[in-house]
Amino acid sequence: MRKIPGSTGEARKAVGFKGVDSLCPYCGVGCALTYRVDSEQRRILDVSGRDGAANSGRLCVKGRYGYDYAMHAQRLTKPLIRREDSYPKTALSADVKGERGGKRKPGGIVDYDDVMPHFREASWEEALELVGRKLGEIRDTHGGDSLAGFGSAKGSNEEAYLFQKLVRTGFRTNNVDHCTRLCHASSVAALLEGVGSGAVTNVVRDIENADTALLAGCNPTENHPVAATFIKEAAEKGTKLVIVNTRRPRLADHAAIYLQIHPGTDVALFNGMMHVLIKEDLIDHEFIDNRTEGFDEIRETVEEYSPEVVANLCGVDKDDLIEAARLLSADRRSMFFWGMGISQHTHGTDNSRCIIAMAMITGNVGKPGTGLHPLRGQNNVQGASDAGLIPMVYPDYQPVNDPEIQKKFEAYWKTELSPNPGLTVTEIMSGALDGSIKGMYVQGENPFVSDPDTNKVRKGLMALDFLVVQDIFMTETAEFADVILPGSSFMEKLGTYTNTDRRVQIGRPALALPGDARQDWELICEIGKRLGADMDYASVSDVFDEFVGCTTEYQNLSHEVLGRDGKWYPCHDPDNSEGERIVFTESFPRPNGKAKLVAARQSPPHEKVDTEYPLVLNTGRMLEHWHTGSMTRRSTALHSISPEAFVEINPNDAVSLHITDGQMVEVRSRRGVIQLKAQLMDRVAEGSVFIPMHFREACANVLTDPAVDPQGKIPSFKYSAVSVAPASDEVRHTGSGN
Ligand SMILES: Nc1nc2c(c(=O)[nH]1)N[C@H]1C(S)=C(S)[C@@H](COP(=O)(O)OP(=O)(O)OC[C@H]3O[C@@H](n4cnc5c(=O)[nH]c(N)nc54)[C@H](O)[C@@H]3O)O[C@H]1N2
Ligand SMILES: Nc1nc2c(c(=O)[nH]1)N[C@H]1C(S)=C(S)[C@@H](COP(=O)(O)OP(=O)(O)OC[C@H]3O[C@@H](n4cnc5c(=O)[nH]c(N)nc54)[C@H](O)[C@@H]3O)O[C@H]1N2
Ligand code: SF4
Ligand SMILES: [Mo]
Repeated sequence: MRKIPGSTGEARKAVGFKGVDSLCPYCGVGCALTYRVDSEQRRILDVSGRDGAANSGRLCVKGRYGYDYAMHAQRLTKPLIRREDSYPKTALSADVKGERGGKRKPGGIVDYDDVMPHFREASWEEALELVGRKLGEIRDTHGGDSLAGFGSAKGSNEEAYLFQKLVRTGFRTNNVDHCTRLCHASSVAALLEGVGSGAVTNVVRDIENADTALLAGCNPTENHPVAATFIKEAAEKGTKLVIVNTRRPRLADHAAIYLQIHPGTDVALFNGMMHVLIKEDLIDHEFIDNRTEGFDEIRETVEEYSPEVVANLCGVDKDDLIEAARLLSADRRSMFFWGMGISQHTHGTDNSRCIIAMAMITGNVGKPGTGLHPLRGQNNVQGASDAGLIPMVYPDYQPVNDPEIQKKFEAYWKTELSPNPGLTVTEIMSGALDGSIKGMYVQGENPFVSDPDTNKVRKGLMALDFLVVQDIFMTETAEFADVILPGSSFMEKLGTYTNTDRRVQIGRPALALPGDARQDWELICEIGKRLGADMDYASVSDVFDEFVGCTTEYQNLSHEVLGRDGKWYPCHDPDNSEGERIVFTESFPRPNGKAKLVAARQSPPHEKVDTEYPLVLNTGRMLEHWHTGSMTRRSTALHSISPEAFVEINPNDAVSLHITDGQMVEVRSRRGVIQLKAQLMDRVAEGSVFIPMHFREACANVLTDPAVDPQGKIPSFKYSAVSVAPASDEVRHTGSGN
């Protein structure tokens, strides 16, 4: 039998271990756990769930077995500088180059033999001096706006706060963003517009008080697995689940109604449901009058979305649609959960506007068993956004272009600040390509694999004058770096993390840093100081206090107050309460205290299917893997469960495409081509295919359409036109396409 590192057998044999109360590093559920480590903190032996607010001792396979990435032999342990003879810069390994017929390496992680010879080890002083000097030269010659930074939602609140402060006060630009742009940016845009706050109103586990829960464009069994267990329990006790998805999620087995809609038709569906609610007078008139504005526009807009029209447009049964709407009627308590199937469209903001409107017209906000809950993804994407890793806002969503607020932060940080909102992730990549962005600092993100249209990203990264990457592994993005800094993994650091429920919890160091690797927060400060920023801190908890000092939402919190179990923000009375499980019970944080309802009309997808590219590509996740695979493909247990890339094809489509199960196929879009195995599955609808985003050797983003939503600036990861054919011998690889 294969041995899994850290299995209980090993732990039992070990002598002298200790327990470290911390968190799972993966998803936004934010499960609390205890790491059992040897007394020198070199190895984690075992993990057990602890009684956290979000998990009550439960863990999924990643929390339980996925920690071993931190102990992987390939951890970066020394600063690296690109060798002189490695210029001009290119991608280094064959599949990252996108070469046709290039080597195809199994195992799916950066091939260190290919890449490492292009770098030499350096001292910390040399590496940091070079980073400070190069970024400073670019800033002083071309202006602060020629620099940009991608911070991390895998890091702590403290790291995110420091990172945005470095970019704003050291780079002197607001060009700072992170993976929220690829994730819930459109949901947050709609929530800020409609409600005045981007965070969830009710915690996941409040579903136990709900009569109905709408789950749209999300797949909790794989992506928020412990939350899914509470959702299933509620369903067993009588909560009716209404599931809206294009690819049947496992939770559909527990649903009262599963609506398998055509991709990208959510606006029509939700408008159709609101049509029924209004026609059958299942709405909350008092709530609409007292707590919202804009209802007339909603009523007029949804008028034309009759169940007949919508059922036809969305490909669902008319009676199911009517029944689903009735389950959300105002005399029931309903919760509204949504995910990437809603947000990652060129009309992602419109999708969220409709969900917000449905919740409001049925009076389902501000009470137990109700509320808006965009399921947040990364372990700290809520916190990283709260801390200001967003180009248009300072910490706590305070607009950078409001002169009063700018003055306040100039006083707080004792420096001048740019009044111009910065560029977003996708705009920064375009800027790199057109030469307006010349220098970048990427900390804890892997945009080469996670951004849309890989071939464009490759050209952008290659065009940069200077790129510094701070990661724990050599990543596909780091292949383009001038300097690579070895940072600290979750298991080595102290910091706070805010989960999808707004619960702020402390992660504690379980392992010693490997080799010469250094704490991420210290490195951010080291670079900041070399660029003249005021970034001297004695401890992580001091950084947290400075962050709290410029927010309203985190008031009263400190490391001491958070203690072992954390608190929900806002927390008005930390001595006597856990913080707020439910917010907006009386009013909304908008100027007049009312929610704004914004009507939306169904719009066509940016890219159309045609005879050359007849199928719609849906991309997403699977239980065992994490995004770009840098962590989970280095985890023995997780990698052995799911070692290879695949494309799911409906069996009926497979017949007409002459494809059999397990056969190698070629998937092509207007941007590129990849090769991977076919898996015939009837959970994908005819006319659609699904590819997980985790496998660099068959990188889904070679295919994806980079068009963005106008408000959220989020790319269209859930809708690109592709063709599928049996693989030809010539293309063995992530090809360049054109
Ligand atoms: N195992 C694992 N868990 C993760 C992650 C991971 O990488 N691996 N990542 C984390 C992160 S950052 C995030 S953001 C979350 C994401 O969690 P989810 O939002 O659940 O993410 P996705 O897998 O991208 O799937 C979204 C769902 O939308 C559906 N969908 C696609 N197109 C449409 C459409 O047009 N309409 C509707 N209604 N549905 C559609 C897809 O079929 C899919 O089931 O997961 C987090 N959890
Ligand atoms: N096609 C397609 N593309 C997508 C999506 C999709 O659904 N479809 N989803 C999008 C979404 S929702 C998201 S959130 C993004 C995610 O995109 P990314 O954030 O780029 O993906 P990750 O793989 O999570 O990258 C995390 C990086 O941080 C490193 N890391 C981990 N821990 C630490 C640490 O403590 N310190 C440092 N310094 N580094 C660390 C890891 O090695 C890894 O390189 O992908 C987006 N891309
Ligand atoms: S549900 Fe999320 S936070 Fe909990 S153990 Fe699984 S990956 Fe970790
Ligand atoms: Mo995400």
